[in-house]
Amino acid sequence: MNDMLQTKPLDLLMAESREEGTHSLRRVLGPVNLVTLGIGAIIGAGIFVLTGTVSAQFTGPAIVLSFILAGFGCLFAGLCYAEFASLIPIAGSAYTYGYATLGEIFAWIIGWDLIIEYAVGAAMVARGWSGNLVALLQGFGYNLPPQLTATPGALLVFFQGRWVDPSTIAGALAKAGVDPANLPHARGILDLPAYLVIAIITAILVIGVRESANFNTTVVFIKVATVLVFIAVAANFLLHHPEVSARNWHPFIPKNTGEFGHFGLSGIARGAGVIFFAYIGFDAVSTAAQEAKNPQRDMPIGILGSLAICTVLYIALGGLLTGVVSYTELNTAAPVALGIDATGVRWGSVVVKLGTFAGLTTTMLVMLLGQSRVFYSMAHDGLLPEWAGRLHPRFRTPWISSIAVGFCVALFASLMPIDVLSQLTSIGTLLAFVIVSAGVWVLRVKRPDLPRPFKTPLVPLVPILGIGIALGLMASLTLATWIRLVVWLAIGMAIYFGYSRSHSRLRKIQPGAK
Ligand code: ALA
Repeated sequence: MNDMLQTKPLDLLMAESREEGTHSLRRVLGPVNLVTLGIGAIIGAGIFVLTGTVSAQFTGPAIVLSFILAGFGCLFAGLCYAEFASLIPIAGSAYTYGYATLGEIFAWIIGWDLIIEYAVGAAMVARGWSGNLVALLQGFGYNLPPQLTATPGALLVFFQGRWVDPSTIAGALAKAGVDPANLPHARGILDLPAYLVIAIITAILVIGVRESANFNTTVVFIKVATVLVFIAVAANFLLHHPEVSARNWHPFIPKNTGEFGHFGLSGIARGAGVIFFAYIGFDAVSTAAQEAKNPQRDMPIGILGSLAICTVLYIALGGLLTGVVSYTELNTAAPVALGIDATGVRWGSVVVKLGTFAGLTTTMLVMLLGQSRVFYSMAHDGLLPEWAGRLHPRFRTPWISSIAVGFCVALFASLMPIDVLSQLTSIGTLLAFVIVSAGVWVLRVKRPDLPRPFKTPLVPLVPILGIGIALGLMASLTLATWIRLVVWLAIGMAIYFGYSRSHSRLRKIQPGAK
Protein backbone atom coordinates (compact mmCIF):
# COMPACT_ATOMS: atom_id res chain seq x y z
CA MET A 1 0.00 0.00 0.00
CA ASN A 2 2.76 2.39 1.00
CA ASP A 3 4.46 2.03 -2.35
CA MET A 4 1.37 3.34 -4.12
CA LEU A 5 1.54 6.50 -2.05
CA GLN A 6 5.21 6.97 -2.84
CA THR A 7 5.83 10.53 -3.99
CA LYS A 8 8.33 11.59 -6.58
CA PRO A 9 11.02 13.62 -4.78
CA LEU A 10 10.85 17.27 -5.71
CA ASP A 11 14.60 17.52 -6.12
CA LEU A 12 14.43 14.79 -8.74
CA LEU A 13 11.60 16.59 -10.53
CA MET A 14 13.45 19.86 -10.52
CA ALA A 15 16.59 18.19 -11.84
CA GLU A 16 14.49 16.64 -14.62
CA SER A 17 13.03 20.03 -15.44
CA ARG A 18 16.53 21.38 -15.99
CA GLU A 19 17.57 18.49 -18.24
CA GLU A 20 18.76 19.60 -21.64
CA GLY A 21 19.96 17.65 -24.65
CA THR A 22 18.62 15.57 -27.45
CA HIS A 23 16.22 13.69 -25.20
CA SER A 24 14.52 16.80 -23.86
CA LEU A 25 11.91 19.06 -25.40
CA ARG A 26 13.03 22.40 -26.88
CA ARG A 27 12.76 25.55 -24.74
CA VAL A 28 11.28 28.02 -27.17
CA LEU A 29 8.16 29.57 -25.58
CA GLY A 30 8.14 33.08 -24.00
CA PRO A 31 5.37 34.77 -21.95
CA VAL A 32 3.42 36.01 -24.97
CA ASN A 33 3.58 32.53 -26.51
CA LEU A 34 2.25 31.07 -23.27
CA VAL A 35 -0.67 33.50 -22.94
CA THR A 36 -1.56 32.85 -26.57
CA LEU A 37 -1.17 29.12 -26.00
CA GLY A 38 -3.69 29.46 -23.16
CA ILE A 39 -6.15 31.54 -25.17
CA GLY A 40 -5.62 29.11 -28.03
CA ALA A 41 -6.86 26.30 -25.83
CA ILE A 42 -9.56 28.25 -24.02
CA ILE A 43 -11.61 30.01 -26.69
CA GLY A 44 -13.25 27.26 -28.69
CA ALA A 45 -16.35 25.14 -28.88
CA GLY A 46 -17.46 26.29 -25.43
CA ILE A 47 -18.06 29.86 -26.44
CA PHE A 48 -18.81 29.28 -30.11
CA VAL A 49 -21.15 26.29 -29.70
CA LEU A 50 -22.18 25.57 -26.10
CA THR A 51 -23.18 29.17 -25.30
CA GLY A 52 -26.18 28.60 -27.52
CA THR A 53 -27.21 25.20 -26.21
CA VAL A 54 -26.68 26.14 -22.57
CA SER A 55 -28.76 29.30 -22.77
CA ALA A 56 -31.49 27.56 -24.77
CA GLN A 57 -31.71 24.51 -22.49
CA PHE A 58 -30.60 25.56 -19.01
CA THR A 59 -30.19 29.25 -18.29
CA GLY A 60 -31.66 31.78 -20.72
CA PRO A 61 -29.89 35.19 -20.40
CA ALA A 62 -28.69 34.11 -16.93
CA ILE A 63 -25.87 32.34 -18.78
CA VAL A 64 -23.95 35.44 -17.72
CA LEU A 65 -24.27 34.27 -14.10
CA SER A 66 -23.18 30.75 -15.08
CA PHE A 67 -20.08 32.25 -16.72
CA ILE A 68 -19.30 34.19 -13.55
CA LEU A 69 -19.79 31.14 -11.31
CA ALA A 70 -17.66 28.87 -13.48
CA GLY A 71 -15.09 31.67 -13.84
CA PHE A 72 -14.66 31.83 -10.05
CA GLY A 73 -14.08 28.09 -9.87
CA CYS A 74 -11.41 28.44 -12.55
CA LEU A 75 -9.80 31.42 -10.84
CA PHE A 76 -9.24 29.51 -7.60
CA ALA A 77 -7.98 26.42 -9.41
CA GLY A 78 -5.90 28.63 -11.74
CA LEU A 79 -4.10 30.20 -8.78
CA CYS A 80 -3.24 26.71 -7.54
CA TYR A 81 -2.04 25.62 -10.99
CA ALA A 82 0.12 28.74 -11.17
CA GLU A 83 1.90 27.91 -7.90
CA PHE A 84 2.63 24.37 -9.04
CA ALA A 85 3.62 25.31 -12.57
CA SER A 86 6.23 27.78 -11.31
CA LEU A 87 7.45 25.38 -8.62
CA ILE A 88 7.66 22.24 -10.75
CA PRO A 89 8.14 23.46 -14.31
CA ILE A 90 7.99 20.13 -16.05
CA ALA A 91 5.75 18.83 -18.81
CA GLY A 92 2.85 16.82 -17.48
CA SER A 93 0.85 19.38 -15.58
CA ALA A 94 -1.48 18.18 -12.84
CA TYR A 95 -0.14 14.67 -13.25
CA THR A 96 3.32 15.74 -12.14
CA TYR A 97 1.97 17.84 -9.27
CA GLY A 98 0.00 14.85 -8.01
CA TYR A 99 3.11 12.67 -8.19
CA ALA A 100 5.12 15.15 -6.16
CA THR A 101 2.55 15.67 -3.44
CA LEU A 102 -0.08 12.99 -3.03
CA GLY A 103 1.65 9.88 -4.33
CA GLU A 104 1.90 7.62 -7.35
CA ILE A 105 -1.63 6.28 -7.34
CA PHE A 106 -3.08 9.80 -7.29
CA ALA A 107 -0.70 10.80 -10.06
CA TRP A 108 -1.94 7.88 -12.09
CA ILE A 109 -5.57 8.83 -11.46
CA ILE A 110 -4.95 12.41 -12.58
CA GLY A 111 -2.95 11.35 -15.64
CA TRP A 112 -5.71 8.97 -16.62
CA ASP A 113 -8.28 11.64 -15.91
CA LEU A 114 -6.40 14.21 -18.00
CA ILE A 115 -6.92 11.93 -20.98
CA ILE A 116 -10.61 12.73 -20.62
CA GLU A 117 -9.89 16.42 -20.41
CA TYR A 118 -7.58 16.73 -23.38
CA ALA A 119 -8.50 13.84 -25.65
CA VAL A 120 -12.25 13.84 -25.14
CA GLY A 121 -12.22 17.65 -25.07
CA ALA A 122 -10.42 17.76 -28.43
CA ALA A 123 -12.97 15.31 -29.81
CA MET A 124 -15.79 17.57 -28.63
CA VAL A 125 -14.22 20.60 -30.31
CA ALA A 126 -13.77 18.59 -33.51
CA ARG A 127 -17.51 17.94 -33.51
CA GLY A 128 -18.16 21.66 -33.05
CA TRP A 129 -15.78 22.38 -35.91
CA SER A 130 -17.61 19.92 -38.12
CA GLY A 131 -21.00 21.46 -37.24
CA ASN A 132 -19.70 24.88 -38.21
CA LEU A 133 -18.28 23.58 -41.47
CA VAL A 134 -21.62 22.05 -42.36
CA ALA A 135 -23.43 25.32 -41.52
CA LEU A 136 -20.92 27.40 -43.49
CA LEU A 137 -21.19 25.22 -46.59
CA GLN A 138 -24.97 25.24 -46.31
CA GLY A 139 -24.76 29.04 -46.32
CA PHE A 140 -23.22 28.68 -49.82
CA GLY A 141 -26.02 26.28 -50.78
CA TYR A 142 -23.94 23.10 -50.52
CA ASN A 143 -24.94 20.08 -48.40
CA LEU A 144 -22.39 17.41 -47.46
CA PRO A 145 -23.84 13.85 -47.53
CA PRO A 146 -25.78 13.83 -44.23
CA GLN A 147 -24.71 10.28 -43.33
CA LEU A 148 -21.11 11.49 -43.16
CA THR A 149 -21.71 14.49 -40.90
CA ALA A 150 -23.48 12.92 -37.92
CA THR A 151 -22.74 10.29 -35.27
CA PRO A 152 -24.05 6.71 -35.78
CA GLY A 153 -27.83 6.58 -35.77
CA ALA A 154 -28.38 10.34 -35.28
CA LEU A 155 -31.45 11.60 -37.14
CA LEU A 156 -31.23 14.43 -39.69
CA VAL A 157 -34.13 15.93 -41.64
CA PHE A 158 -34.15 17.96 -44.86
CA PHE A 159 -35.83 21.31 -44.26
CA GLN A 160 -35.60 24.53 -46.28
CA GLY A 161 -32.76 23.20 -48.42
CA ARG A 162 -30.60 21.99 -45.49
CA TRP A 163 -29.93 18.75 -43.62
CA VAL A 164 -30.36 19.55 -39.92
CA ASP A 165 -30.85 17.93 -36.51
CA PRO A 166 -34.64 18.32 -35.94
CA SER A 167 -34.18 19.24 -32.27
CA THR A 168 -32.30 22.42 -33.28
CA ILE A 169 -35.17 23.69 -35.45
CA ALA A 170 -38.13 22.69 -33.30
CA GLY A 171 -39.32 26.32 -33.12
CA ALA A 172 -39.09 26.88 -36.88
CA LEU A 173 -40.92 23.60 -37.58
CA ALA A 174 -43.72 24.48 -35.20
CA LYS A 175 -44.02 27.97 -36.72
CA ALA A 176 -44.23 26.52 -40.24
CA GLY A 177 -46.72 23.87 -39.02
CA VAL A 178 -44.47 21.07 -40.33
CA ASP A 179 -44.40 17.60 -38.78
CA PRO A 180 -40.75 16.44 -38.94
CA ALA A 181 -41.96 12.87 -39.55
CA ASN A 182 -43.11 14.00 -43.02
CA LEU A 183 -39.72 15.44 -44.02
CA PRO A 184 -37.03 13.47 -45.94
CA HIS A 185 -34.69 12.05 -43.34
CA ALA A 186 -31.34 10.26 -43.01
CA ARG A 187 -29.35 8.56 -40.24
CA GLY A 188 -25.73 9.35 -39.47
CA ILE A 189 -22.93 6.81 -39.93
CA LEU A 190 -19.93 8.85 -38.77
CA ASP A 191 -18.78 12.46 -38.61
CA LEU A 192 -16.12 12.42 -41.30
CA PRO A 193 -15.05 16.11 -41.14
CA ALA A 194 -14.40 15.72 -37.39
CA TYR A 195 -12.23 12.67 -38.10
CA LEU A 196 -10.25 14.40 -40.82
CA VAL A 197 -9.56 17.62 -38.90
CA ILE A 198 -8.04 15.65 -36.01
CA ALA A 199 -5.86 13.73 -38.46
CA ILE A 200 -4.53 16.97 -39.97
CA ILE A 201 -3.83 18.57 -36.60
CA THR A 202 -2.00 15.46 -35.42
CA ALA A 203 0.28 15.75 -38.44
CA ILE A 204 1.04 19.40 -37.57
CA LEU A 205 1.90 18.41 -34.00
CA VAL A 206 4.28 15.70 -35.06
CA ILE A 207 6.26 18.22 -37.09
CA GLY A 208 7.02 20.31 -34.02
CA VAL A 209 6.06 22.77 -31.32
CA ARG A 210 7.87 25.81 -32.69
CA GLU A 211 5.89 25.59 -35.89
CA SER A 212 2.74 24.84 -33.91
CA ALA A 213 3.29 27.80 -31.56
CA ASN A 214 3.76 30.26 -34.44
CA PHE A 215 0.70 28.93 -36.18
CA ASN A 216 -1.16 29.13 -32.89
CA THR A 217 -0.21 32.78 -32.27
CA THR A 218 -1.52 33.86 -35.65
CA VAL A 219 -4.78 32.04 -35.27
CA VAL A 220 -5.31 33.24 -31.69
CA PHE A 221 -5.23 36.84 -32.92
CA ILE A 222 -7.88 35.96 -35.45
CA LYS A 223 -10.16 34.35 -32.88
CA VAL A 224 -9.83 37.08 -30.27
CA ALA A 225 -10.61 39.54 -33.08
CA THR A 226 -13.65 37.43 -33.94
CA VAL A 227 -15.01 37.65 -30.41
CA LEU A 228 -14.26 41.39 -30.26
CA VAL A 229 -15.99 41.98 -33.59
CA PHE A 230 -19.07 40.21 -32.29
CA ILE A 231 -19.00 42.20 -29.05
CA ALA A 232 -18.59 45.53 -30.87
CA VAL A 233 -21.24 44.84 -33.51
CA ALA A 234 -23.77 43.41 -31.04
CA ALA A 235 -23.24 46.21 -28.49
CA ASN A 236 -23.66 48.82 -31.20
CA PHE A 237 -26.82 47.11 -32.42
CA LEU A 238 -28.33 47.00 -28.95
CA LEU A 239 -27.48 50.64 -28.30
CA HIS A 240 -29.55 51.53 -31.35
CA HIS A 241 -32.30 48.97 -30.63
CA PRO A 242 -32.73 48.94 -26.84
CA GLU A 243 -36.22 47.47 -27.24
CA VAL A 244 -34.69 44.23 -28.60
CA SER A 245 -32.55 43.59 -25.54
CA ALA A 246 -35.36 44.73 -23.23
CA ARG A 247 -37.50 41.98 -24.75
CA ASN A 248 -34.83 39.26 -24.90
CA TRP A 249 -33.36 39.86 -21.45
CA HIS A 250 -36.75 39.60 -19.85
CA PRO A 251 -37.06 37.42 -17.81
CA PHE A 252 -33.35 37.37 -17.07
CA ILE A 253 -33.68 34.11 -15.11
CA PRO A 254 -36.50 32.13 -16.78
CA LYS A 255 -38.67 30.15 -14.38
CA ASN A 256 -37.62 26.58 -13.62
CA THR A 257 -39.62 24.07 -15.65
CA GLY A 258 -40.02 21.77 -12.64
CA GLU A 259 -37.03 19.64 -13.61
CA PHE A 260 -33.63 20.12 -11.95
CA GLY A 261 -31.25 22.06 -14.17
CA HIS A 262 -33.83 23.46 -16.56
CA PHE A 263 -33.84 27.21 -15.88
CA GLY A 264 -34.19 28.90 -12.52
CA LEU A 265 -31.36 28.68 -9.99
CA SER A 266 -30.62 25.01 -10.62
CA GLY A 267 -30.40 25.89 -14.32
CA ILE A 268 -27.69 28.44 -13.53
CA ALA A 269 -25.78 25.74 -11.60
CA ARG A 270 -26.07 23.16 -14.37
CA GLY A 271 -25.32 25.85 -16.95
CA ALA A 272 -22.11 26.65 -15.04
CA GLY A 273 -21.18 22.94 -14.93
CA VAL A 274 -21.61 22.61 -18.69
CA ILE A 275 -20.28 26.02 -19.78
CA PHE A 276 -17.26 25.38 -17.57
CA PHE A 277 -16.05 23.57 -20.70
CA ALA A 278 -15.51 26.99 -22.26
CA TYR A 279 -12.80 27.82 -19.70
CA ILE A 280 -10.87 24.59 -19.98
CA GLY A 281 -7.47 25.14 -21.46
CA PHE A 282 -5.71 27.61 -19.16
CA ASP A 283 -4.35 24.59 -17.33
CA ALA A 284 -2.98 23.26 -20.63
CA VAL A 285 -0.38 26.03 -20.42
CA SER A 286 1.22 24.06 -17.61
CA THR A 287 1.76 21.06 -19.87
CA ALA A 288 4.18 23.17 -21.89
CA ALA A 289 6.37 24.06 -18.89
CA GLN A 290 9.31 22.14 -20.25
CA GLU A 291 9.18 24.10 -23.46
CA ALA A 292 9.10 27.49 -21.70
CA LYS A 293 12.23 29.65 -21.70
CA ASN A 294 11.67 30.98 -18.16
CA PRO A 295 8.95 28.81 -16.63
CA GLN A 296 9.22 30.14 -13.06
CA ARG A 297 8.18 33.62 -14.10
CA ASP A 298 6.15 32.92 -17.21
CA MET A 299 3.93 29.97 -16.23
CA PRO A 300 1.75 32.04 -13.84
CA ILE A 301 1.56 34.81 -16.46
CA GLY A 302 0.42 32.32 -19.10
CA ILE A 303 -2.16 30.61 -16.90
CA LEU A 304 -3.73 33.59 -15.14
CA GLY A 305 -3.35 36.02 -18.07
CA SER A 306 -5.18 33.80 -20.53
CA LEU A 307 -7.89 33.01 -17.97
CA ALA A 308 -8.49 36.69 -17.16
CA ILE A 309 -8.74 37.77 -20.79
CA CYS A 310 -11.17 34.99 -21.67
CA THR A 311 -13.41 35.54 -18.63
CA VAL A 312 -14.06 39.15 -19.60
CA LEU A 313 -14.71 38.21 -23.23
CA TYR A 314 -17.11 35.41 -22.27
CA ILE A 315 -19.26 37.42 -19.93
CA ALA A 316 -19.61 40.17 -22.53
CA LEU A 317 -20.34 37.74 -25.36
CA GLY A 318 -22.88 35.70 -23.37
CA GLY A 319 -24.79 38.80 -22.31
CA LEU A 320 -24.85 40.37 -25.77
CA LEU A 321 -25.73 37.16 -27.60
CA THR A 322 -28.81 36.57 -25.46
CA GLY A 323 -29.63 40.27 -25.96
CA VAL A 324 -29.67 40.20 -29.76
CA VAL A 325 -31.38 36.79 -30.14
CA SER A 326 -33.98 35.23 -27.87
CA TYR A 327 -32.39 32.32 -25.95
CA THR A 328 -35.22 30.12 -27.20
CA GLU A 329 -33.71 30.23 -30.70
CA LEU A 330 -30.10 29.56 -29.75
CA ASN A 331 -30.05 25.75 -29.76
CA THR A 332 -27.95 25.53 -32.92
CA ALA A 333 -24.46 24.43 -34.01
CA ALA A 334 -23.38 28.01 -34.76
CA PRO A 335 -25.14 30.36 -32.28
CA VAL A 336 -22.62 33.22 -32.50
CA ALA A 337 -23.04 33.27 -36.26
CA LEU A 338 -26.81 33.36 -35.75
CA GLY A 339 -26.37 36.29 -33.36
CA ILE A 340 -24.29 38.32 -35.75
CA ASP A 341 -26.72 37.57 -38.59
CA ALA A 342 -29.49 39.02 -36.42
CA THR A 343 -27.67 42.36 -36.33
CA GLY A 344 -27.78 42.53 -40.13
CA VAL A 345 -24.07 43.46 -40.39
CA ARG A 346 -22.95 41.32 -43.31
CA TRP A 347 -19.17 41.81 -43.10
CA GLY A 348 -19.37 40.95 -39.41
CA SER A 349 -21.16 37.75 -40.28
CA VAL A 350 -18.38 36.63 -42.63
CA VAL A 351 -15.67 37.53 -40.08
CA VAL A 352 -17.40 35.64 -37.27
CA LYS A 353 -18.01 32.51 -39.32
CA LEU A 354 -14.43 32.28 -40.56
CA GLY A 355 -13.01 33.24 -37.17
CA THR A 356 -14.99 30.48 -35.50
CA PHE A 357 -13.12 27.96 -37.62
CA ALA A 358 -9.80 29.44 -36.67
CA GLY A 359 -10.85 29.42 -33.03
CA LEU A 360 -11.85 25.81 -32.98
CA THR A 361 -8.73 24.73 -34.85
CA THR A 362 -6.26 26.11 -32.32
CA THR A 363 -8.22 24.70 -29.41
CA MET A 364 -7.84 21.21 -30.78
CA LEU A 365 -4.17 21.86 -31.43
CA VAL A 366 -3.38 22.85 -27.84
CA MET A 367 -5.47 20.08 -26.32
CA LEU A 368 -3.79 17.41 -28.40
CA LEU A 369 -0.43 18.96 -27.63
CA GLY A 370 -1.25 18.77 -23.91
CA GLN A 371 -2.36 15.18 -24.19
CA SER A 372 0.79 13.94 -25.86
CA ARG A 373 2.90 15.81 -23.26
CA VAL A 374 1.05 14.10 -20.41
CA PHE A 375 1.70 10.73 -22.04
CA TYR A 376 5.32 11.72 -22.47
CA SER A 377 5.67 12.38 -18.75
CA MET A 378 3.86 9.20 -17.74
CA ALA A 379 6.02 7.10 -20.05
CA HIS A 380 9.14 8.82 -18.71
CA ASP A 381 8.08 7.67 -15.23
CA GLY A 382 7.51 4.11 -16.45
CA LEU A 383 3.76 4.22 -15.82
CA LEU A 384 3.11 3.85 -19.55
CA PRO A 385 5.17 1.78 -22.01
CA GLU A 386 8.45 3.30 -23.19
CA TRP A 387 7.24 3.93 -26.76
CA ALA A 388 4.73 6.54 -25.52
CA GLY A 389 7.60 8.84 -24.52
CA ARG A 390 9.94 8.23 -27.44
CA LEU A 391 10.94 11.45 -29.24
CA HIS A 392 11.27 11.74 -32.99
CA PRO A 393 14.98 11.92 -33.91
CA ARG A 394 14.52 15.01 -36.09
CA PHE A 395 11.40 16.82 -34.86
CA ARG A 396 12.03 16.05 -31.15
CA THR A 397 8.32 15.59 -30.52
CA PRO A 398 6.69 12.58 -28.82
CA TRP A 399 5.51 11.43 -32.21
CA ILE A 400 4.29 7.92 -31.45
CA SER A 401 2.03 9.06 -28.62
CA SER A 402 0.83 12.01 -30.72
CA ILE A 403 -0.22 9.65 -33.50
CA ALA A 404 -1.79 7.10 -31.13
CA VAL A 405 -3.73 9.84 -29.32
CA GLY A 406 -4.75 11.46 -32.62
CA PHE A 407 -6.13 8.19 -33.90
CA CYS A 408 -8.26 7.54 -30.79
CA VAL A 409 -9.48 11.14 -30.63
CA ALA A 410 -10.48 11.02 -34.29
CA LEU A 411 -12.53 7.91 -33.56
CA PHE A 412 -14.25 9.49 -30.52
CA ALA A 413 -14.93 12.64 -32.52
CA SER A 414 -16.54 10.84 -35.40
CA LEU A 415 -18.68 8.51 -33.29
CA MET A 416 -19.82 10.23 -30.06
CA PRO A 417 -22.56 12.85 -29.51
CA ILE A 418 -21.54 16.37 -28.56
CA ASP A 419 -23.30 16.56 -25.18
CA VAL A 420 -21.72 13.30 -24.03
CA LEU A 421 -18.28 14.58 -25.03
CA SER A 422 -18.68 18.03 -23.47
CA GLN A 423 -20.01 16.86 -20.10
CA LEU A 424 -17.41 14.11 -19.84
CA THR A 425 -14.67 16.64 -20.53
CA SER A 426 -16.04 18.97 -17.86
CA ILE A 427 -16.30 16.33 -15.16
CA GLY A 428 -12.83 14.95 -15.90
CA THR A 429 -11.26 18.39 -15.75
CA LEU A 430 -13.09 19.34 -12.57
CA LEU A 431 -11.73 16.22 -10.89
CA ALA A 432 -8.21 17.27 -11.88
CA PHE A 433 -8.91 20.72 -10.39
CA VAL A 434 -9.97 19.14 -7.10
CA ILE A 435 -6.75 17.13 -6.88
CA VAL A 436 -4.50 20.05 -7.88
CA SER A 437 -6.12 22.39 -5.35
CA ALA A 438 -5.74 19.76 -2.63
CA GLY A 439 -2.14 19.21 -3.69
CA VAL A 440 -1.18 22.87 -3.17
CA TRP A 441 -2.51 22.76 0.34
CA VAL A 442 -0.83 19.41 1.14
CA LEU A 443 2.52 20.63 -0.14
CA ARG A 444 2.33 23.86 1.87
CA VAL A 445 1.97 21.72 4.99
CA LYS A 446 4.54 19.06 4.06
CA ARG A 447 7.19 21.29 2.49
CA PRO A 448 6.73 24.87 3.68
CA ASP A 449 10.43 25.48 3.02
CA LEU A 450 10.32 25.18 -0.79
CA PRO A 451 11.09 28.31 -2.81
CA ARG A 452 7.82 29.21 -4.51
CA PRO A 453 8.32 31.78 -7.28
CA PHE A 454 4.52 32.23 -7.36
CA LYS A 455 2.43 31.73 -4.22
CA THR A 456 -1.29 31.03 -4.24
CA PRO A 457 -2.77 33.70 -1.93
CA LEU A 458 -4.82 32.87 1.18
CA VAL A 459 -3.98 29.17 1.52
CA PRO A 460 -5.94 27.12 2.58
CA LEU A 461 -8.98 29.32 1.79
CA VAL A 462 -8.34 29.51 -1.97
CA PRO A 463 -7.71 25.75 -2.39
CA ILE A 464 -10.80 25.00 -0.28
CA LEU A 465 -12.92 27.30 -2.44
CA GLY A 466 -11.37 25.73 -5.56
CA ILE A 467 -12.27 22.24 -4.33
CA GLY A 468 -15.76 23.30 -3.18
CA ILE A 469 -16.77 25.00 -6.42
CA ALA A 470 -15.35 22.19 -8.57
CA LEU A 471 -17.25 19.55 -6.57
CA GLY A 472 -20.41 21.66 -6.76
CA LEU A 473 -20.11 21.96 -10.55
CA MET A 474 -19.49 18.21 -10.82
CA ALA A 475 -22.61 17.57 -8.76
CA SER A 476 -24.70 19.62 -11.21
CA LEU A 477 -23.83 17.30 -14.14
CA THR A 478 -25.97 14.32 -15.17
CA LEU A 479 -25.88 10.88 -13.59
CA ALA A 480 -24.87 9.33 -16.93
CA THR A 481 -21.79 11.57 -16.95
CA TRP A 482 -20.85 10.39 -13.46
CA ILE A 483 -21.23 6.76 -14.49
CA ARG A 484 -18.95 7.30 -17.50
CA LEU A 485 -16.35 8.90 -15.23
CA VAL A 486 -16.45 6.00 -12.78
CA VAL A 487 -16.15 3.42 -15.58
CA TRP A 488 -13.21 5.30 -17.05
CA LEU A 489 -11.44 5.45 -13.68
CA ALA A 490 -12.09 1.73 -13.13
CA ILE A 491 -10.39 0.91 -16.46
CA GLY A 492 -7.51 3.14 -15.37
CA MET A 493 -7.16 1.26 -12.10
CA ALA A 494 -7.02 -2.07 -13.95
CA ILE A 495 -4.13 -0.76 -16.08
CA TYR A 496 -2.35 0.66 -13.05
CA PHE A 497 -2.44 -2.62 -11.16
CA GLY A 498 -1.85 -4.70 -14.29
CA TYR A 499 1.08 -2.74 -15.70
CA SER A 500 2.13 0.60 -14.27
CA ARG A 501 2.70 -0.36 -10.67
CA SER A 502 5.26 -3.00 -11.54
CA HIS A 503 7.00 -0.83 -14.18
CA SER A 504 7.25 2.41 -12.18
CA ARG A 505 10.69 3.97 -12.65
CA LEU A 506 10.50 5.63 -9.27
CA ARG A 507 10.14 2.24 -7.59
CA LYS A 508 13.24 1.00 -9.41
CA ILE A 509 15.48 3.95 -8.58
CA GLN A 510 14.20 4.56 -5.06
CA PRO A 511 12.67 1.34 -3.75
CA GLY A 512 12.03 2.80 -0.32
CA ALA A 513 11.32 6.41 -1.21
CA LYS A 514 8.39 8.15 0.40
N1 ALA B 1 -12.32 25.72 -23.65
C1 ALA B 1 -12.23 24.93 -24.79
C2 ALA B 1 -13.39 25.14 -25.69
O1 ALA B 1 -14.26 25.85 -25.35
C3 ALA B 1 -12.09 23.51 -24.44
O2 ALA B 1 -13.42 24.60 -26.76
